Amino acid sequence: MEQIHSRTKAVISTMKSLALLSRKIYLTCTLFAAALLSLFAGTSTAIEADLSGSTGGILLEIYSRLSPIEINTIHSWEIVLSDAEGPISGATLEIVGGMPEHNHGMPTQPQITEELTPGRYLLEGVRFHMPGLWRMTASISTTKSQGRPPSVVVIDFTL
Ligand SMILES: [Cu+2]
Repeated sequence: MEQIHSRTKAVISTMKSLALLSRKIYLTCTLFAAALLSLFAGTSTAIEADLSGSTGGILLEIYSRLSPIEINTIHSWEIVLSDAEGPISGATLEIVGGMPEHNHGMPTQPQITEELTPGRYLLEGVRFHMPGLWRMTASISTTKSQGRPPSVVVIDFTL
């Protein structure tokens, strides 16, 4: 009886240590996954713009939420405006696109719907329906450019 009891105890303590071990493994895996995630988060913040252009000291960077950009998939762009003094907040931005070699525009009319953070604008309704050369023309009016014609940035790219 005494022997069985101590064997049971031994089994229980083995099970306890196994449970502890599996918990340790689980914790290690979780930490590893978290480390991997933070690594990816780190690279995504340092990601390069999908497209960019500049005019008169204004830099326009396009970060597509669908990257790389695909044909026939409606998606959004985050457009970042900055100059030597930093982000350009409160700007009015109009973007039109088309294919200069085919003389047609976009199948949609993308609209700026929100300034996400200072100088970072959300452009919704972007869709390209054909492969080839596309030209995006951005007209930018800033609070500094009151009364003057908008600054124009032209960006060509091939899909
Ligand atoms: Cu075309």
